Amino acid sequence: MRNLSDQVNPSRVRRLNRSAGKEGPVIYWMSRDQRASSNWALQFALETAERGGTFVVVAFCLAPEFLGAAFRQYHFMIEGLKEVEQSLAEKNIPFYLQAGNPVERLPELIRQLRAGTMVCEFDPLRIRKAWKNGIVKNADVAIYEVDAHNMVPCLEASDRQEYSARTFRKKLGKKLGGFIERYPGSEGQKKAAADLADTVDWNRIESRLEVDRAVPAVEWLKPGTGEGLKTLARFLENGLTGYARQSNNPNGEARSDLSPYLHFGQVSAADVFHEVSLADVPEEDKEAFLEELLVRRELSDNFCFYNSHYDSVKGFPDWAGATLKAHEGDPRPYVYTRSQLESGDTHDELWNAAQLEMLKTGKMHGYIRMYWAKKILEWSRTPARALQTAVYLNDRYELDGRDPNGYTGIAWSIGGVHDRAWKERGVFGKVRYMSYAGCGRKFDIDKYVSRVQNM
Ligand code: FAD
Ligand code: FO1
Repeated sequence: MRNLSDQVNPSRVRRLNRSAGKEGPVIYWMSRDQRASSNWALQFALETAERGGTFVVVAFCLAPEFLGAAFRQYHFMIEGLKEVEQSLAEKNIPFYLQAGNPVERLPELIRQLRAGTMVCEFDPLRIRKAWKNGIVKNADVAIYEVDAHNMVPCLEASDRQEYSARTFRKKLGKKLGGFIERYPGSEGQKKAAADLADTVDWNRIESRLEVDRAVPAVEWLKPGTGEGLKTLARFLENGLTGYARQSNNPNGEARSDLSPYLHFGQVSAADVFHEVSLADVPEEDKEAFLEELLVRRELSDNFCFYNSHYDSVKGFPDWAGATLKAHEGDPRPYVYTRSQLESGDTHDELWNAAQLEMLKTGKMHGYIRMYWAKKILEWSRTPARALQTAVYLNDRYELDGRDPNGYTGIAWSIGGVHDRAWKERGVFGKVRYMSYAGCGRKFDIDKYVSRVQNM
């Protein structure tokens, strides 16, 4: 039963252990949803603290490395966290930045603060499940998990791996009505002393980062919640109209550039949903965009949560695994090493431009990403090798990489996940093929190539 002051939908929340809550502050361990507002995990922590007559602190654990992330991604994330620290201070919520392995650092903080409860977020990735399991083992406090990332909580949307967007869309549609909820304006909390935690020494944190600086920060997209909401406003102004027809054209405006903000949780998908729903644009453009933001994005969490092989050929549907196996011995027209692909050094100028766009900007247009990944399949010795290469490049250079959307997008492209069988051909078997000529029928290749080369 929800009491009046509770705004968090109970079906967003699940217990991760049986330990009884104790006296003492509530720690919200922030990781996936790096924002101080429009955040159901933070809201749940505030409600829990209020009920217990205590207060909330927020802790972020800066891991020494994360799925191949380089300086580019850590910089974008840390700039966003600086804004989180400030916004939390205005709400009288202390912010702790812990460097190291969360499995060690969080239990230490729980002991240091004599915390009674910990709140964490839903995240389908293996590494996050491992961190959580480690903390549950090491800490004897009540631990709750809140799905603050999906509009319809992943575990609520479906209790199994969905076969296609069609089956998932139906289930999501039935549940969505119950989760179109506005965030309560949380003015924060009275109780805690904001100066409980020292302000973070960001220079020291950044100077001690041991991530690969060969992948530099990008300049064209500014990090943080404030910039993310400006990017959204710009998209509503001039990118949403025509999205339905233009989203397959990398030369057009039909791209929100929100994925890095959504990946790091600097912007809430629910806020994007509400703004898009209110926009004065043709219905078909809203529908096309929400199909991506809701159905495709939340389908990715479904795939990664229920399929533990989300980044391996073992995660492919049986038909795709069989057909790729049957064609594993087919002659490849070209075979490139990972470093040739990494430097965009192939015979295909369109593919090279796509790789260059990713190297330079940390982003690649959605339509081109499909072509990009499918060509890696065509030019790699085996599908397993192709998948490994695509994941490596995507997670090293994309700002929005290391995300369920990426593993699912690559598995769709190379392994037919959420897709159907197509006309059989060499190397691909019945996995959907994409050709240079096919792209040329959709958009002006020369225009895309020269634009990227002049970036
Ligand atoms: P928009 O077209 O403006 O879409 C808005 C939002 O909807 C996106 O930010 C994203 O959250 C969601 N979305 C859009 N398309 C998809 C999709 N196909 N699947 C899931 N969600 C989608 N997305 C990532 O966030 N990280 C990745 O690493 C990533 N890697 C991909 C790799 C391949 C091979 C493919 C085919 C797709 C990949 N995608 C990835 C999905 C999609 O291409 C990007 O989300 C999109 O291009 C991001 O740019 P945008 O925000 O301007 O997109
Ligand atoms: N989450 C953390 O809790 N600590 C980190 O140090 C951290 C680094 C990081 C770097 C790049 C990146 O793309 C994500 C990173 N994340 C980190 C995780 C992220 O916030 C999300 O939880 C997952 O990547 C998405 O599921």
